[in-house]
Amino acid sequence: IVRPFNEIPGLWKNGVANLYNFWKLDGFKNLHRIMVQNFNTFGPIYREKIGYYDSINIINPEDAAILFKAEGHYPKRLKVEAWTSYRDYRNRKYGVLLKNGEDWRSNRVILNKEVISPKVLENFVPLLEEVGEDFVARVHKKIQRSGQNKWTTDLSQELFKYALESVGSVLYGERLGLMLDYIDPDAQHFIDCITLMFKTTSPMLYIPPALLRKIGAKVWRDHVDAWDGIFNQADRCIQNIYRQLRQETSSSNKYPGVLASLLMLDKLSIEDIKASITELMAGGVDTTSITLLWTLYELARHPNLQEELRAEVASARAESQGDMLEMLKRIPLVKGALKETLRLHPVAVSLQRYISEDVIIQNYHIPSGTLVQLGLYAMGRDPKVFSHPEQYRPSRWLRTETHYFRSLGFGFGPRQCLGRRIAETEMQIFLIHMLENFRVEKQRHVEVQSTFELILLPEKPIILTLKPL
Ligand code: HEM
Ligand code: 2DC
Repeated sequence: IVRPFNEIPGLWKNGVANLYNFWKLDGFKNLHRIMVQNFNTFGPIYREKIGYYDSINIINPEDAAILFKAEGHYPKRLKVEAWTSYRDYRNRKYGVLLKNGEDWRSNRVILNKEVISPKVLENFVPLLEEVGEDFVARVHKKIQRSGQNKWTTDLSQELFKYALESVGSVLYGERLGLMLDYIDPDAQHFIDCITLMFKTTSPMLYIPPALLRKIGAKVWRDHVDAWDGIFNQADRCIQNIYRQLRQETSSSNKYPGVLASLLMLDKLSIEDIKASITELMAGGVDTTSITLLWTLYELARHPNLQEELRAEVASARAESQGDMLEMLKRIPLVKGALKETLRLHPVAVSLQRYISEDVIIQNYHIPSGTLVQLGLYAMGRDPKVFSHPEQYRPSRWLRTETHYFRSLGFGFGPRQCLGRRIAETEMQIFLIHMLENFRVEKQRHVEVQSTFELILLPEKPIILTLKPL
């Protein structure tokens, strides 16, 4: 017989006391580890209330399948109040990230065609390939300047620039110039603002931003400054394209970028376009760069695997005679490596939905409207889900094992990551270029853990050495 909702194990009776304990455990930074611990204590389903949000947590792929089948026509995630509060405070429109219901769906359908449909790949690839080549040239230059025939560094700032240059070139159809020696200070400020925006969001998941605003708390002020910096820079980029588009009379055949395509399509209001383009630009920096950093870290730790990937890339290059679009179809192990990175080091600690119908999970009844979270980080490291989860093994994503609701790094269904196609292509092209040019090494055998700053980040700098082949 099915057990009632109230019998689901967990600590959910006193939200405020739980928040206090959470804070004592430095929970803001350890959310992912606390979730693993909770699954160990309570089993594959538990209920939790921290501060003001009450949720059911699950870990099994089969339960994830039930969750996503109950997401309804208008899938809804946990509302990040810090983000909606800022928009309300500054009177700015929500983009697809924050919209819900029919407004979300109608915008998303139009954006899908320009951003995530398979046919846009041929437009994106040449742009992203050029950025990849420039990154390689930049690293060669750094190596030369070092005078040691190698370059040892924390690559994160370089990767932020690579990621912003990539997403910028796709959105605006032109280069921002971040692969040059002297970069626009506004672009650097934009990058810093994104990091600050994520960092200041996480405490506000548990303490209402309205309250923090009333008491004039520093996190709220920093958060506002961060978003102001993001919106100002995005506005400058958008205005620039808008102006160009109005002046230009001759229509060339060149792909003009996502923004210009949306403006010419004329199906969304300018304010809606601006809001979503800003979200895409902001969402496109830390996510892919950190995933690439983790991937290089894993390749440095597994030299044999690195050679295997290099060999795959070399034969893909030969077979496709350098046609990048073709090459991307011939690198299953590189793609497996990116999935493996997101399994062990997911950007999102969890996926969540407010379910739109009653469901039964682990033999408990869960009513429609409940917030259900899939612990993505915990699932990736669960030995019941992945054999030898501690091993970085891209080949597990080839054809041998079941992948049923296991590859969820970008979320699932119609509400999945809108930037997925850009992210995957950008990361694959990056790895192709890096593998063809450099060997990645690492000094000592230190394990780097994750820390939660809304997205999961390496808790300390990852120092890598790049050597020309
Ligand atoms: C949403 C992951 C890169 C823009 C999401 C979600 C996840 C995610 C898990 C929530 C999906 C869900 O609830 O089912 C990632 C990962 C990335 C990445 C792992 C890279 C490794 C990007 C990039 C962009 C982007 C490059 C922009 C170009 C967005 C947007 C949403 C989203 C706009 C909200 C979509 C909606 O609500 O309809 N992402 N993301 N992401 N992501 Fe990404
Ligand atoms: C954070 O408990 C942990 O892709 C919370 O590119 C639940 C939660 C809700 C929404 C998630 C967030 C977590 C992690 C970061 C995500 C976000 C939805 C989109 C966002 C996954 C898991 C991200 C990084 C977007 C951000 C775009 C933006 C800043 C313009």
